[in-house]
Amino acid sequence: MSSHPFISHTRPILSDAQLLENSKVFYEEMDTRRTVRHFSTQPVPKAVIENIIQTASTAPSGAHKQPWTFAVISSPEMKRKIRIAAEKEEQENYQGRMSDEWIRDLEPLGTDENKPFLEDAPYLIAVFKKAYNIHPEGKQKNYYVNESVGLAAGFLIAAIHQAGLCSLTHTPSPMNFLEKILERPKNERAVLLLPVGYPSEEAVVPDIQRRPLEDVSVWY
Ligand code: IYR
Repeated sequence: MSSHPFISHTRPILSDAQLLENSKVFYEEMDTRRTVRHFSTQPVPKAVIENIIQTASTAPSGAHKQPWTFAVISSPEMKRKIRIAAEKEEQENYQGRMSDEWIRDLEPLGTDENKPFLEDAPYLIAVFKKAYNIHPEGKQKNYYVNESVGLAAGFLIAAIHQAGLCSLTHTPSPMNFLEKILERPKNERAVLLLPVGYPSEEAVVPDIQRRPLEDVSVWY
């Protein structure tokens, strides 16, 4: 038995009807989430973003190392710098680095190299993974870093939606310009950049469907 302290943890046993209701309400709420690419400049209170990030940070992680940093950008100068750097990379992506198949697969999403949302959205959240932690005694290893940060990003996107806001899971590639602009320490690598806010009045989303349960699950 570990010498570390443990505390008891229980959850009340609910009726099947209550479980069904809870899971259905949450599913239906999450099913209204859409990735948007047109953001309003409408401000959002900083405390909302703080709560969202705290929710993301409740995600499970390898050996509870929580190997993530969420960098929040609201300064117009910083957003501008990020937009310029992201568009520079995306121009190269769309003009040759991406395969013809990839460009074709993106057609229904209506994306291109112009990223005005990087300046319009009131907040950008850059998600960084920490390959290791830096301690005075030296490097401390993290485990399942990609999986852990992916889980936290999922929690983040769900929390943004639940709050009543929208996000875009933006992955400019390569993303190392974020480490430079934001002056992150050398153990951090950028993995995602999420504009967060309200959709603009003209925002539209592609008319695409989610795969049905039979298609995404197998039961034994
Ligand atoms: N990073 C580019 C291309 C892009 C790639 C995928 I996969 C998408 O789902 C959407 C876009 C861009 O942001 O435009």
